[in-house]
Amino acid sequence: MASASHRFLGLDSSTQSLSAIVIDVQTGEVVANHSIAYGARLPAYGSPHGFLPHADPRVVHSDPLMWVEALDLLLGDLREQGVDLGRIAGISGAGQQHGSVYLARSFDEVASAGGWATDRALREQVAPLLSRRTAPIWMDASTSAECAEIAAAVGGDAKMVALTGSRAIERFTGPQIRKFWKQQPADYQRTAEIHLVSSFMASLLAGRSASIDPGDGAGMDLLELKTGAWNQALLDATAPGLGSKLRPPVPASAVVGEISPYFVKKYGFAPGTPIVAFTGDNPSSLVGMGAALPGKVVVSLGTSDTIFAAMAAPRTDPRGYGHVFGNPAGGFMALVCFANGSLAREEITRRFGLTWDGFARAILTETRPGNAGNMLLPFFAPEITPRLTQPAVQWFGSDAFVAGGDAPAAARAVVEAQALSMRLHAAFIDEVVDTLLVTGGASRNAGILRVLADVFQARIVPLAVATNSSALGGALRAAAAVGGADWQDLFSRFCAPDTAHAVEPDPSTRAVYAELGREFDGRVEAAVASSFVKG
Ligand code: ADP
Ligand code: XUL
Repeated sequence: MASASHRFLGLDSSTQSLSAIVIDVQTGEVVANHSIAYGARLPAYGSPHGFLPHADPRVVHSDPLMWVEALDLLLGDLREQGVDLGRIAGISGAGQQHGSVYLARSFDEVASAGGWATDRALREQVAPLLSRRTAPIWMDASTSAECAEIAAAVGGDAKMVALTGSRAIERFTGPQIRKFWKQQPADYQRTAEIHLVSSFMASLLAGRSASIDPGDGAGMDLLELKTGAWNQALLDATAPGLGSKLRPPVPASAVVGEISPYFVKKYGFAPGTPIVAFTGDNPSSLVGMGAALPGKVVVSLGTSDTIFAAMAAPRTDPRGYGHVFGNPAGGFMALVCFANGSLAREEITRRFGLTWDGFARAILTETRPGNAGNMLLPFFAPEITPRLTQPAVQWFGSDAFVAGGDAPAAARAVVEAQALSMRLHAAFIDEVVDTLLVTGGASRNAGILRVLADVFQARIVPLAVATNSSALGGALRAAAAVGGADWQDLFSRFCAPDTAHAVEPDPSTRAVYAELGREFDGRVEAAVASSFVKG
């Protein structure tokens, strides 16, 4: 039976892919590690990067049915690879943060009606439940008016930060819900239940409605940090009757259901396999990096770049960019998010025809720290940190660089700007560390790690097991919650640093980056202050 097994499944429904990791806590092995990239595997959704095109660059939505279909594909692949899902003793996972899914009928009605039919694809059964065809995701920057309204209703930005750990922010769920209510009041009225991506994925697996945890819930502009409950004043400021559309949050270690018979029949899971509350991808990554106990700082280089760390007590960002979320292992975490992460780096590779190897070479051997005075403001899309509601791209330096004729300098410029921005905007986290742990798709790029090491003057260490620390975090959380595993033991087995690929800082670059930091800060402030716009 399930309880005799030592295997745990972690899922991560992120912007561009759905990933799974299976761990065996007895042997210390990663038994499976597999992803479905939406663009490649589900091209019919017209979302090569996981989101739908829109005429207004501030509006970014995804099709939730793509996530549903990916779940069937992923589990089918695992079974085909010979992974015995009947040996899984518990499941947890994560979703890209802030994105929301709107249902006309609660998942609990599905449960009362006997659960998912085993003879029809899940996608077909979820489609008629939706009260909103698409899900606004974290890249959406179209709710500035709603942010201002919510903040004003509860007494301003400082009050918002004190209550929730964050200001009212465009991508956060509350302002998105308010916009939906304002623009589609009838559809809002007929919405019975609103989920985050994380609780949506957990609900699919359980075939009933799964609650939100404080890790992801804190990214909604609705959760009170002190109590871990929805704040009535914020619910009222957001949309009428919102409290009845959200289940009360539960601790991250809570069991939110058992695997639905659909997955037992189709993929061979053991009946009764427990589902532990899903959380946000960043809180999950904090666990998967072995950084859930204070003292370690993580840089995640995914679609977005984020920098985060566990905190024993909540410490908020005076600039208002950073956030405080619940830490799934207890206490809190700080996080700063940069929207122009991988997509900005990809933009440079596309414009200059570089491969990732060529991109790394450009940094490591073809250019020098400081980039011979060339600097780029790489905000190809609206930015979260610093707050830019329009793209802002500016090239400073040599004629060739400014004219777009210096590929190596462009590669270094995008990464230097990103690292300087991270250093500047994460200063409030105030964790003095000599090591940064790195994860995410771009953490395998030696050029990027070199610049991070020099800008932060810190040792940069990737994780040995997997680039997908968020899915790993799900598996570890399931092992801790229902397998009785100890955090320290789990971290020492599964979160070993990959010291062979660690990058040491070059102390001779310290002064260069101190100077460059001042220049960059000035240019960023000017960009934020002016309404500089360029496509
Ligand atoms: P997410 O979880 O947000 O979907 P991932 O952590 O899987 O993102 O990272 C995906 C990104 O990693 C891709 O968009 C790609 O730009 C980047 N990436 C993959 N390989 C490399 C590489 N060798 N160098 C730099 N970036 C890379
Ligand atoms: C964090 C954020 C992103 C998403 C997608 O606040 O918006 O990091 O979680 O990864």
